[in-house]
Amino acid sequence: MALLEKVSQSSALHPKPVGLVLQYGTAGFRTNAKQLDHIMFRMGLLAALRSKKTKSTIGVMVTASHNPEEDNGVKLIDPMGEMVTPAWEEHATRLANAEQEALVMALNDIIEMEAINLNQDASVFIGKDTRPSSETLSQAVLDGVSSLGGHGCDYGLLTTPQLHFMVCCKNTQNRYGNATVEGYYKKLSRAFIQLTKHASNRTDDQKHLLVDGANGIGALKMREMEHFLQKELQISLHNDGSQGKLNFQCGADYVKVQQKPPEGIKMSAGERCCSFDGDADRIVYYFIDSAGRFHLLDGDKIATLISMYLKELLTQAGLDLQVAVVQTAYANGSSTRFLEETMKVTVRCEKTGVKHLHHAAQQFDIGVYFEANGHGTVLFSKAAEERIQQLTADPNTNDEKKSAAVLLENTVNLINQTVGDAISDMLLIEAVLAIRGMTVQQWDAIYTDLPNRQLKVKVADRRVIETTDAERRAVSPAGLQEAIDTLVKKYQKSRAFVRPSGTEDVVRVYAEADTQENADKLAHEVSVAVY
Ligand code: NG1
Ligand code: ZN
Repeated sequence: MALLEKVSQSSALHPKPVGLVLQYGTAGFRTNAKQLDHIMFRMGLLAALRSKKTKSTIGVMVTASHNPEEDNGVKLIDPMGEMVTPAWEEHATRLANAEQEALVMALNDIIEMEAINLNQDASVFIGKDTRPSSETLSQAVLDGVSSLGGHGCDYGLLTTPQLHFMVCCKNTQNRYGNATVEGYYKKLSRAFIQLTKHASNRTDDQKHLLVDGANGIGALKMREMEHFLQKELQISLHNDGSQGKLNFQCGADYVKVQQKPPEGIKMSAGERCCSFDGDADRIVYYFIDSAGRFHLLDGDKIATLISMYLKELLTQAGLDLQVAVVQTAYANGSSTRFLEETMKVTVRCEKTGVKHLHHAAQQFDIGVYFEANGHGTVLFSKAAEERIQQLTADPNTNDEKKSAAVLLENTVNLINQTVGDAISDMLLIEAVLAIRGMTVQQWDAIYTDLPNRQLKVKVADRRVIETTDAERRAVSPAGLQEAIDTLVKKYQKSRAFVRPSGTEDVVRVYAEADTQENADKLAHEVSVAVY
């Protein structure tokens, strides 16, 4: 009980504003940074409990990703580097919302429900993004960890995927890589250099890439990583945080939603560019053609490029492993069609939020999952990895098969399988384009996106909207889905849906149609129906 008394005392230094209710949403807690001190302390407590329960290191990342700089947030990372399990999201919400005097009771409930031995050691890795508020908020996490007798290790500035990687390395006794930032750079850059060896005669032009760092952590970490890449990738870094504001008119979310280039970047026609988001777990590519038209290569185009590449290598290696692509309702209809009808790969649609996609992708030999906004990665089953390794090690493997198997092996090493990772995804895309001798224009031409529009609508209570069928249909309020169906029928090649956001107090509207004008009109009409 002495321990819980200490918690009670320390928690008084991180008081909860009376009546404030927050939810562990799509990507943890996220709101204005001023409201988060008690949340951080309590997530430190919860991480310590989760560590005692799993007898493993747990991660806590302080970030609000693509949200404005004034916001912040926190997400928990489970032992294998994946998002925390859903039952503990509920514990998180309960702990976050307990009033000050009920905190110890709420903590005790979790301890009992999960049968946690408080004498067990606890180890928590903490990382933060570049927001000014992240400094004191991560300190509050440490306070929470130590008041339960846990050991908090503060790694300071990290991208979200770097922390996921390090947690996984730590809990697998460094079998996944070394649990340090340097271990991350070394593993990925080695794999990248091995892969690009297979792309002969790359010119400096082909090695050149414009990167928009969203004025965030991804920019800092790219600078650190650059020399590990030994000039095999030559980056011009823009929005590196030296002048602009985090995520302001730049970054992956801005580019995807606005469908235009970020500010602070000068692009010549045909030049390959990409944008990270504020914690570098998302990436989108784009270029301007000679007529000045903007072309976006989003998560769907990325998933298509990667699954095509993997399928070809598997065929060449003679490996019958199933490749599946997992998407959300936001996936462009053209991408789903191309994947299913032309590429003949299995496509799954899941609810928004990478935890849902990650889980679905685990069901396949090779699961490629991407949200349209560029958040995603590739998962290889243990059996798939073993078969690839056997093939590279087998002296009877012929040259053609062996070279494909070696490429697959290095590809596995380049991918951060714990979570979507802008840096790892960027290196993979660069390697694939290099190996296949493909330009960004050729990649773009694989299929043509249907014009689309995403809008946000502010409503009194977004929770009145409930959805089904992987969020593609609304079941409440009554009549809304029928209204959407009627609007959709007015247009060709059209589709639209609405869902409450899990990270902002808004309802999101998505529409696609045969022309941009029609997609815009449909999105607008659906917004009016929601309002
Ligand atoms: P919400 O706010 O639930 O739509 C957004 C993104 C998700 C995911 C999370 C976490 C869209 C439409 N939604 O969630 O895909 O990335 O943020 O960052 O892009
Ligand atoms: Zn992010």
